Amino acid sequence: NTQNSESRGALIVLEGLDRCGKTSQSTRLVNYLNGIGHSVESWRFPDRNTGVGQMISSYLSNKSQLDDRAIHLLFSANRWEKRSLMEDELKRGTTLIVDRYSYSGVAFSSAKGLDIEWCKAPDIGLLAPDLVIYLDISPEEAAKRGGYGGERYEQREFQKKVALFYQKLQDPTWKIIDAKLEVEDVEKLIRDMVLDCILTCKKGKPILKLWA
Ligand code: 2DT
Repeated sequence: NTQNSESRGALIVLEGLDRCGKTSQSTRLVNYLNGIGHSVESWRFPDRNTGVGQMISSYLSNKSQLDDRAIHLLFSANRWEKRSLMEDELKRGTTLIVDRYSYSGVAFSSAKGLDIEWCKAPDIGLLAPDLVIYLDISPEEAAKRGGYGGERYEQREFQKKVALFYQKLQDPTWKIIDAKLEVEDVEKLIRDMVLDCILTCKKGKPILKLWA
């Protein structure tokens, strides 16, 4: 295998409120990248397939109750248990398109009243995304897009708080896209940002660590 760090894949994260279109955009993007011959995988957090993920899933569907800090740490553990696999994939040249990451972790837990810095701490040292795309939609607009599912956080008042914490987390490196644009227009904007990022990573941008 002649691949080296100069041909690594990119770690690309999509964030946003429930119903902002993250999941469908992620599918479209992966199909597009595959179609033009890129090595790419679709990931999401929480990853409900692990033991930790099953505890999270049970909590989200209100089948179990957990202390706010305990569930926060499980979400973080769920990313830690995937960290080395993510790194291996990136080094192998695979680009990862990830639906939610640490920013969801911090935004949702802070919205419950936990301290932001406390929420960030367990994720320090995870792989830093090469690109964070935020699909921006107001909680009001999101609620109009048809009913939320029945999961724990899918409530209007709570989503409003989450939106405020997402705003606090945004930094100048984030790419913010107006999620009210036509699906195809959002898709086009995302493609251009992502192709650019993949190129930068290919040229040797190092893999960095989160919040270090
Ligand atoms: P999905 O509906 O996208 O499966 O998300 N969440 C997610 C957290 O509270 N903390 C986290 O670290 C992550 C990744 C967001 C399930 C819900 O879980 C929330 C929505």
